[in-house]
Amino acid sequence: MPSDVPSKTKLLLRALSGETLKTPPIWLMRQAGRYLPEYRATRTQAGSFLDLCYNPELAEEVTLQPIRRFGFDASILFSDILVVPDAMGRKVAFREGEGPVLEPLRHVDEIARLNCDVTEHLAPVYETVRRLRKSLPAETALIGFAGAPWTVATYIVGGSGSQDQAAAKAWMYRAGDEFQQLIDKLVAATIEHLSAQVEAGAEVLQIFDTWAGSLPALYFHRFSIAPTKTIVAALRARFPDVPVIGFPRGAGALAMEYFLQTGIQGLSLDTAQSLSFAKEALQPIGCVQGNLDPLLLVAGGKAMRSAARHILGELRDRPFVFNLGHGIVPQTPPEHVAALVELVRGSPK
Ligand code: 1CP
Repeated sequence: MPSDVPSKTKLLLRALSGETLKTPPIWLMRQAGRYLPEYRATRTQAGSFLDLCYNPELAEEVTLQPIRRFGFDASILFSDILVVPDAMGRKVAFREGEGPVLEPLRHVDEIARLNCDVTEHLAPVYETVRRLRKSLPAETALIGFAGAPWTVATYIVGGSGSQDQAAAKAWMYRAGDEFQQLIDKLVAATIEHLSAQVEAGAEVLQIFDTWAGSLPALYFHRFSIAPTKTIVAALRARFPDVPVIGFPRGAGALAMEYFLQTGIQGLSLDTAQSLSFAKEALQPIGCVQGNLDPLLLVAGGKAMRSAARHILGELRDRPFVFNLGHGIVPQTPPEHVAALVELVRGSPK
């Protein structure tokens, strides 16, 4: 592994190991992306979105862009959760203005044909990670990531993004044991993908369960908590020092059971999560991260500043990482991001 500042001096790692810091670390979900003119320029150069994900030189460049501008405490690998289904044999395309498109998987026989040995196809992603460990500033932690099995399954079955995840749910309710086979395949592929990122130099992992909130409680245990728990246990056995952050978006009060049962070290809070619940029920379990509304970052000004101060006031007395409640949106003015970083850094206790 590259020699640099001992890992434990990196603020994100200190917060995730349970330390309360004077100035909380800050990074933002989707910190690389279309709101940055330099990203749009590189993206044009790369061709398609997936070409960018599989081009180590350009993927390294777009990962570094927000670090150069804002000096975040952590850098998240530029990739996508849908490279995993792509590597499993469900070809993914990103159509301009339309989002991801896949050939929908609807027959149980197709599940057995999914390839769980994804690391060969995803070798360029690990090459990006290796490059980043060399090029990132010594104080910046590198985060690898994957989608949670449930969230990735909604795209594989639905064939695109959706607001209600209806296609995956229809299968899950009709034939839970068949659907479980798909989840099991995704668990195996995700463990290999995240392990390969750590072997290449990722120091923290985040698991994005973007559609966790659409699962009823009973199904939330089976299809969000249980698969995540299996993944985290396998990763902790292989890499005991690498913390894992979970993002069960929309989980509400179930976030507490998710935090307790999955074995993660950090919990990412969505925009709607209650701060008093986070303070009283979640921070005693471990570090929390979040949860400014990405649209407040679009608004900027007084509304953004008072919301950010409110979050700091509620959560900074226990292990905490400043972040958004979901990803940065393309219409965000970069100056607002700079103002937010200054606010979080400029108000030490
Ligand atoms: O045109 C473009 O340039 C594509 C926009 C884009 C970007 C910048 C997509 C397509 N993916 C990404 C990068 C990305 N995706 C990252 C990079 C690192 C960073 O945060 O800077 C990460 C972590 C993701 C994760 C991701 N992709 C999630 C989980 C988190 C979340 O935002 O909820 C999901 C659901 C996806 C799928 C996806 N990829 C892209 C789009 C437009 C979508 C959403 C599709 C839908 O609406 O369902």
